[in-house]
Amino acid sequence: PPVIRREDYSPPDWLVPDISLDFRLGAERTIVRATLQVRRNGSHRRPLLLNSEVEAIHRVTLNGEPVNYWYEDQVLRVPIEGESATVETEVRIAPRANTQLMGLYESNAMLCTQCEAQGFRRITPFPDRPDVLSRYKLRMSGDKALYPVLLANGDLVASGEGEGGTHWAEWHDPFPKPCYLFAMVAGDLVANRDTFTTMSGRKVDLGIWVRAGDLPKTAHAMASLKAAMKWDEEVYGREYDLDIFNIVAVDDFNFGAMENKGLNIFNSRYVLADPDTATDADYDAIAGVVAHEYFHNWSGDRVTCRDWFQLSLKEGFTVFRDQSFSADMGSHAVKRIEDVKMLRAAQFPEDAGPLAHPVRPDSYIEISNFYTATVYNKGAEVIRMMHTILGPERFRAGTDLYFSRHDGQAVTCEDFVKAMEDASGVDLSHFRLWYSQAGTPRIKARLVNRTEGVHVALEQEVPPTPGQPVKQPMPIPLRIALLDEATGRPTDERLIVLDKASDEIALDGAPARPVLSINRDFSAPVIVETDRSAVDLAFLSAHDDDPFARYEAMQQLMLDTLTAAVSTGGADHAPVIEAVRQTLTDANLDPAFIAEAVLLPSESFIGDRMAVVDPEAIRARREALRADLGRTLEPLWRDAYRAHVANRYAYNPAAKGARRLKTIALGYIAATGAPDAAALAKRQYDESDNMTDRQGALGVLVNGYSAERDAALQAFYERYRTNGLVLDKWFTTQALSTRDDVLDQVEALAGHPDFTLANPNRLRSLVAAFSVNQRAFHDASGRGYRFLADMILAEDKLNPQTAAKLVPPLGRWRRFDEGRAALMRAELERMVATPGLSKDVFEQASKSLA
Ligand code: DPP
Ligand code: ZN
Repeated sequence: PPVIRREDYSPPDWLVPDISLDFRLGAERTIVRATLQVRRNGSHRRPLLLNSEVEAIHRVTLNGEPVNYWYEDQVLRVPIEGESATVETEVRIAPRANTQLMGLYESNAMLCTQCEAQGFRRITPFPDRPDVLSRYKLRMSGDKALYPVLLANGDLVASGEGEGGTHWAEWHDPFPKPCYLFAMVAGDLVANRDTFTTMSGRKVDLGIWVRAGDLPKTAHAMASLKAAMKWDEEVYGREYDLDIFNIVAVDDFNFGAMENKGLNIFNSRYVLADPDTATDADYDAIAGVVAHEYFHNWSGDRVTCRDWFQLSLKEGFTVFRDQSFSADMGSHAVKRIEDVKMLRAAQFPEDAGPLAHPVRPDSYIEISNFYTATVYNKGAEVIRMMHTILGPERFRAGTDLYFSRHDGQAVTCEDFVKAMEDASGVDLSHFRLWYSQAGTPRIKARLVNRTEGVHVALEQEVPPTPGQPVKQPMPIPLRIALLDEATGRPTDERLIVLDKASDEIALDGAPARPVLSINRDFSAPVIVETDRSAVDLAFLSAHDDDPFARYEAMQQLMLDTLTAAVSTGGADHAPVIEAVRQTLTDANLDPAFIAEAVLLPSESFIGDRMAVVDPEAIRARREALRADLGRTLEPLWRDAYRAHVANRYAYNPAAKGARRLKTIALGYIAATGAPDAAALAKRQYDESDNMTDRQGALGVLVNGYSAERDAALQAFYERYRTNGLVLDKWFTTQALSTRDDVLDQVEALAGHPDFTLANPNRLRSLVAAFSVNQRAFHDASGRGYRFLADMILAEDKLNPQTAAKLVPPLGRWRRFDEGRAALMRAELERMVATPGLSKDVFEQASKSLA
């Protein structure tokens, strides 16, 4: 398959300032007529090229006359003489047969669209690229009983009854937009309606559209939407611009959600919540995703991407915006810890493997494969570093300039950085390396005593990545402070930017016994190695005034202990146990923070820090430390558990923190092997009034062999078997179990009547979850690899985009011993050799072999 390269960009030959669409809707067949007003862009003689991946092309006319068009390789060529023309097409599409869930498809009897990145060409022939912006007018008609609600982008301008039980609606969107933001929905839906008055006093009608029974589960999404609208006005000065803003929840959806202008379409897991069915983490994710998609209205819709290599222009920036929003709504410290955990779990491994790519990639075969943690989460870190370097005022001046300068345009990452530079006067030329160089920089930092005083000696190294064997030093913003080991007091924090391979920086005002606190608040997305001793790390974990650095010191202490234990077969647990004791008994700490701080690093994070990953030894050593922590501190875990166990459900940060700490304490109690642990967990399962506690208890029980385990799993299944989103949790919890027989269970679950490849959430709930269960997935027999490859190949026939997202765990073969590496490669080779493989899976699997 052809490779698309960023350097080959050229502007579109033809523009389409206006398009009108007419849909005659049916699940089996939908007829789409499109009228495109096209205008030649520049002086050339080239024909109009329309991407087209529809079922059948019925008719093409040029200025009302039949035209000799040519259709080949999914491109329709229309020769045009003049400078502008009217091109009409009529095509047929088949929503029910659309298992890719791209274009117009059916989900639970509803018709809905997903066009990003290249789904619009599956609806109607069009120059499907983000730098072609058009004003859309749409008319749709369909069976009124099947599709009582007809929604699209923009404003509803007319509606009425048609013949034979049909009705129709006309929607006009006044804002020119790229076709990836086109959306329409037809279905039997009801709305939670509300209004929002913008800062200039305009009233906006808000609607969250769901199936009738789900209406009570929309309150949190609505509250989140209104909070996000207000926050964007206050923090970025951005006001909503249409009179209507709708969100529709869909069960079958490839992504999390989609920011279509005025009509966001969401995976229902990011809309529906009530305490009985959604966890605190689900509530947080809903608020974050609702905000994310809303924020795209400016960072994505009003100012969009010139080409798909610029994806991080909208995604990195919008993730940074949603992270900041969530931090403002809850705890900054806990949100930062969660975001960094996510980055380390998903992006660092990507950046260290065969699929590593820059935040602004240079080439792709299939763009869907580049909706990655690098583009999204590292992209957000890149924006955050600009915020750190410029400070909040100059950063805001930069975003103001960016939005005003580029409103209505399709632009590049370069345009964003330029706006930041122009508004702030700060030279960011060197900083641009963050967009072009892949790989996670590694920093070595240590304090040195010079006659003039204390210095910090820094070195950086950016590892080679595919296509980028040699790297330049990056500008790395590091927040640094020194803590006085005698008093526990910190010096003032300072920001230094390391922009050479190595440097030594004087830290004046150092205390007599300084301890280094570095990369505070995770100011740069890098790996920092220091020579700090266990004593220093324990000290920081008790005293650092930066909550993230405090968490980080504890993590480092745990990691050092565990990696030592894995390589030598044992290590001194005492420093970790003492540090956890300190944290658990520190009355000044918020339970939500304590909960994060006392959790051991994940097995895969430990693996990432080792030369060769040994999944069994990591599991064994981590479980040994867990058990030791559990036993030695058992009275404290029981105190923590009792302190929070009787709470009635409330949704606020304090109650959420209490729930989290309670279940983590329960996990440590279970790790002791205490005979009452299963009964305690079962009681929590039975008596809790919310899903967070219920799932927490189930997550503890599922790792053991008690009768309570089977009873709780059974009860959970019976209670929620008709609720797809909750049933997903049932699958995931079992896939993440630490039991030795999890592979048998996962294989059996893949044959469960409720398992299906047709629904991406269900597929991921079992298969993606299993693939991050390091010990089980990397079973030395290779059974885990075979299972994953079988699932990918089966899914590829239905939905290549979703199948391809499952490939990366197999690409980590270089990190494992020869035996496992050979087995992983064999599965990748089997995939690549499969006839009829999609280009989506081909790209991921073939690159993973390189
Ligand atoms: N643009 C969508 C988003 O918001 C794609 N999933 O991330
Ligand atoms: Zn996004």
